[in-house]
Amino acid sequence: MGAETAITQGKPLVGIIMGSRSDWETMEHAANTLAGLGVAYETRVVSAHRTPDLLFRYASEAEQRGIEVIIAGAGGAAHLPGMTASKTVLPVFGVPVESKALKGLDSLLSIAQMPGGIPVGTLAIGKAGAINAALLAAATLANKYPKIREALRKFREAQTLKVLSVPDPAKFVAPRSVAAAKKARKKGRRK
Ligand code: RP5
Repeated sequence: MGAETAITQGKPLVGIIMGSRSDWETMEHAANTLAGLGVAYETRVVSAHRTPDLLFRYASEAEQRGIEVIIAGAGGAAHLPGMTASKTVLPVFGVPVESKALKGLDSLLSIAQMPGGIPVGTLAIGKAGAINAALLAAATLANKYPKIREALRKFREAQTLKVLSVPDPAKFVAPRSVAAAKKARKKGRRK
Protein backbone atom coordinates (compact mmCIF):
# COMPACT_ATOMS: atom_id res chain seq x y z
CA MET A 1 0.00 0.00 0.00
CA GLY A 2 2.13 2.82 -1.38
CA ALA A 3 -0.12 5.66 -0.34
CA GLU A 4 -0.23 4.93 3.37
CA THR A 5 -0.71 8.21 5.19
CA ALA A 6 -1.68 9.54 8.58
CA ILE A 7 -5.24 9.49 7.25
CA THR A 8 -5.20 5.69 7.03
CA GLN A 9 -4.22 5.32 10.63
CA GLY A 10 -6.92 7.72 11.78
CA LYS A 11 -10.67 7.34 12.12
CA PRO A 12 -12.58 5.99 9.11
CA LEU A 13 -13.60 8.65 6.59
CA VAL A 14 -15.68 6.30 4.44
CA GLY A 15 -18.45 4.03 5.63
CA ILE A 16 -18.99 1.02 3.40
CA ILE A 17 -22.34 -0.54 4.16
CA MET A 18 -24.16 -3.41 2.48
CA GLY A 19 -27.54 -5.04 2.76
CA SER A 20 -26.26 -8.54 3.42
CA ARG A 21 -23.13 -10.53 4.14
CA SER A 22 -23.65 -11.99 0.65
CA ASP A 23 -22.86 -8.55 -0.82
CA TRP A 24 -19.27 -8.68 0.48
CA GLU A 25 -17.99 -10.48 -2.63
CA THR A 26 -18.86 -7.30 -4.54
CA MET A 27 -18.24 -4.69 -1.86
CA GLU A 28 -14.78 -5.94 -0.93
CA HIS A 29 -13.63 -4.35 -4.19
CA ALA A 30 -14.61 -0.95 -2.78
CA ALA A 31 -12.73 -1.74 0.44
CA ASN A 32 -9.62 -2.95 -1.43
CA THR A 33 -9.62 0.13 -3.65
CA LEU A 34 -9.79 2.47 -0.66
CA ALA A 35 -7.07 0.49 1.10
CA GLY A 36 -4.87 0.83 -1.97
CA LEU A 37 -5.31 4.59 -1.86
CA GLY A 38 -4.59 4.75 1.86
CA VAL A 39 -8.11 5.94 2.76
CA ALA A 40 -9.44 4.78 6.12
CA TYR A 41 -12.83 3.07 5.97
CA GLU A 42 -15.17 0.88 7.99
CA THR A 43 -17.40 -1.94 6.72
CA ARG A 44 -20.80 -2.96 8.12
CA VAL A 45 -23.82 -5.06 7.18
CA VAL A 46 -26.83 -2.77 7.51
CA SER A 47 -30.07 -3.99 5.96
CA ALA A 48 -32.87 -1.59 5.00
CA HIS A 49 -35.43 -4.34 5.38
CA ARG A 50 -34.03 -6.70 8.02
CA THR A 51 -32.48 -4.13 10.36
CA PRO A 52 -34.28 -0.83 9.63
CA ASP A 53 -33.57 0.64 13.10
CA LEU A 54 -29.84 0.00 12.65
CA LEU A 55 -29.99 1.68 9.22
CA PHE A 56 -31.61 4.80 10.70
CA ARG A 57 -29.07 4.88 13.54
CA TYR A 58 -26.08 4.33 11.24
CA ALA A 59 -27.16 6.99 8.74
CA SER A 60 -28.12 9.60 11.30
CA GLU A 61 -24.98 9.15 13.42
CA ALA A 62 -22.39 8.74 10.64
CA GLU A 63 -21.61 12.45 10.26
CA GLN A 64 -21.02 13.06 13.97
CA ARG A 65 -18.76 9.98 14.10
CA GLY A 66 -16.49 11.57 11.47
CA ILE A 67 -17.62 9.63 8.40
CA GLU A 68 -17.47 11.94 5.34
CA VAL A 69 -18.74 9.69 2.53
CA ILE A 70 -20.97 6.62 2.55
CA ILE A 71 -20.82 3.81 -0.01
CA ALA A 72 -23.92 1.63 0.13
CA GLY A 73 -24.23 -1.63 -1.79
CA ALA A 74 -27.42 -3.63 -2.10
CA GLY A 75 -29.16 -6.04 -4.44
CA GLY A 76 -32.74 -6.72 -5.57
CA ALA A 77 -35.16 -4.30 -3.92
CA ALA A 78 -32.11 -2.21 -3.09
CA HIS A 79 -33.47 0.43 -0.74
CA LEU A 80 -30.37 0.79 1.44
CA PRO A 81 -28.60 3.60 -0.48
CA GLY A 82 -31.75 5.71 -0.86
CA MET A 83 -32.93 5.29 2.72
CA THR A 84 -29.42 6.06 3.97
CA ALA A 85 -29.36 9.23 1.86
CA SER A 86 -32.72 10.25 3.33
CA LYS A 87 -31.22 10.30 6.84
CA THR A 88 -27.93 12.15 6.17
CA VAL A 89 -26.57 15.03 4.10
CA LEU A 90 -23.29 13.16 3.56
CA PRO A 91 -22.66 12.11 -0.06
CA VAL A 92 -24.00 8.59 -0.65
CA PHE A 93 -22.75 6.45 -3.52
CA GLY A 94 -24.87 3.42 -4.35
CA VAL A 95 -23.53 0.16 -5.76
CA PRO A 96 -26.11 -2.12 -7.40
CA VAL A 97 -25.17 -5.67 -6.44
CA GLU A 98 -25.81 -8.24 -9.18
CA SER A 99 -28.94 -10.17 -8.23
CA LYS A 100 -29.56 -13.78 -9.29
CA ALA A 101 -33.05 -13.26 -10.69
CA LEU A 102 -32.54 -10.10 -12.75
CA LYS A 103 -28.75 -9.77 -13.00
CA GLY A 104 -28.75 -6.52 -11.02
CA LEU A 105 -31.10 -4.54 -13.23
CA ASP A 106 -33.55 -4.49 -10.33
CA SER A 107 -30.79 -3.24 -8.01
CA LEU A 108 -29.69 -0.58 -10.51
CA LEU A 109 -33.17 0.85 -11.02
CA SER A 110 -34.01 0.73 -7.29
CA ILE A 111 -30.88 2.77 -6.53
CA ALA A 112 -30.88 5.15 -9.49
CA GLN A 113 -34.54 6.18 -9.61
CA MET A 114 -34.53 8.41 -6.53
CA PRO A 115 -37.06 11.23 -6.23
CA GLY A 116 -35.71 14.76 -6.74
CA GLY A 117 -34.36 16.11 -3.46
CA ILE A 118 -32.60 13.00 -2.12
CA PRO A 119 -29.64 12.18 -4.35
CA VAL A 120 -27.73 8.91 -4.53
CA GLY A 121 -24.75 8.80 -6.88
CA THR A 122 -25.41 5.51 -8.66
CA LEU A 123 -22.56 3.42 -10.04
CA ALA A 124 -22.42 0.45 -12.40
CA ILE A 125 -23.67 -3.01 -11.42
CA GLY A 126 -21.20 -5.22 -9.54
CA LYS A 127 -17.40 -5.09 -9.23
CA ALA A 128 -16.85 -2.10 -11.56
CA GLY A 129 -19.41 -0.11 -9.59
CA ALA A 130 -17.80 -1.02 -6.26
CA ILE A 131 -14.35 0.03 -7.49
CA ASN A 132 -15.68 3.27 -8.96
CA ALA A 133 -17.68 4.08 -5.83
CA ALA A 134 -14.41 3.95 -3.89
CA LEU A 135 -12.63 6.09 -6.48
CA LEU A 136 -15.45 8.66 -6.39
CA ALA A 137 -15.40 8.65 -2.60
CA ALA A 138 -11.66 9.29 -2.73
CA ALA A 139 -12.13 12.07 -5.30
CA THR A 140 -14.69 13.69 -3.01
CA LEU A 141 -12.30 13.49 -0.06
CA ALA A 142 -9.41 14.73 -2.23
CA ASN A 143 -10.97 18.21 -2.19
CA LYS A 144 -10.07 18.35 1.50
CA TYR A 145 -7.12 15.93 1.81
CA PRO A 146 -4.21 16.60 -0.62
CA LYS A 147 -2.61 13.22 0.15
CA ILE A 148 -5.68 11.44 -1.17
CA ARG A 149 -5.55 13.55 -4.36
CA GLU A 150 -1.91 12.51 -4.79
CA ALA A 151 -2.81 8.84 -4.24
CA LEU A 152 -5.53 9.13 -6.88
CA ARG A 153 -3.08 10.63 -9.38
CA LYS A 154 -0.65 7.77 -8.75
CA PHE A 155 -3.44 5.22 -9.16
CA ARG A 156 -4.34 6.70 -12.57
CA GLU A 157 -0.70 6.79 -13.69
CA ALA A 158 -0.15 3.16 -12.68
CA GLN A 159 -3.34 2.12 -14.45
CA THR A 160 -2.28 3.86 -17.66
CA LEU A 161 1.21 2.32 -17.56
CA LYS A 162 -0.30 -1.14 -17.01
CA VAL A 163 -2.39 -0.82 -20.17
CA LEU A 164 0.46 0.63 -22.22
CA SER A 165 2.82 -2.13 -21.09
CA VAL A 166 0.82 -4.74 -23.05
CA PRO A 167 0.12 -3.19 -26.46
CA ASP A 168 -0.44 -6.58 -28.14
CA PRO A 169 -2.80 -8.89 -26.19
CA ALA A 170 -1.70 -11.87 -28.32
CA LYS A 171 1.79 -11.63 -26.82
CA PHE A 172 0.64 -11.32 -23.20
CA VAL A 173 1.79 -14.18 -20.99
CA ALA A 174 -0.29 -14.35 -17.82
CA PRO A 175 1.76 -14.73 -14.62
CA ARG A 176 1.60 -18.38 -13.50
CA SER A 177 -0.36 -19.05 -10.34
CA VAL A 178 1.57 -20.33 -7.30
CA ALA A 179 -0.28 -23.67 -7.45
CA ALA A 180 0.55 -24.14 -11.15
CA ALA A 181 4.21 -23.29 -10.53
CA LYS A 182 4.41 -25.85 -7.65
CA LYS A 183 2.80 -28.52 -9.83
CA ALA A 184 5.27 -27.86 -12.65
CA ARG A 185 8.23 -28.09 -10.22
CA LYS A 186 6.96 -31.41 -8.82
CA LYS A 187 6.52 -32.82 -12.31
CA GLY A 188 10.07 -31.77 -13.18
CA ARG A 189 11.52 -33.55 -10.08
CA ARG A 190 9.74 -36.82 -10.99
CA LYS A 191 11.53 -37.06 -14.38
C1 RP5 B 1 -30.48 -7.37 -0.35
O1 RP5 B 1 -30.93 -8.63 -0.67
C2 RP5 B 1 -29.01 -7.53 -0.09
O2 RP5 B 1 -28.36 -6.34 -0.37
C3 RP5 B 1 -28.60 -8.65 -1.00
O3 RP5 B 1 -27.99 -8.19 -2.19
C4 RP5 B 1 -29.91 -9.33 -1.33
C5 RP5 B 1 -29.92 -10.80 -0.94
O4 RP5 B 1 -29.60 -10.93 0.43
P1 RP5 B 1 -29.38 -12.38 1.09
O5 RP5 B 1 -30.70 -13.08 0.95
O6 RP5 B 1 -28.27 -13.04 0.34
O7 RP5 B 1 -29.01 -12.09 2.53
O8 RP5 B 1 -31.12 -6.86 0.75
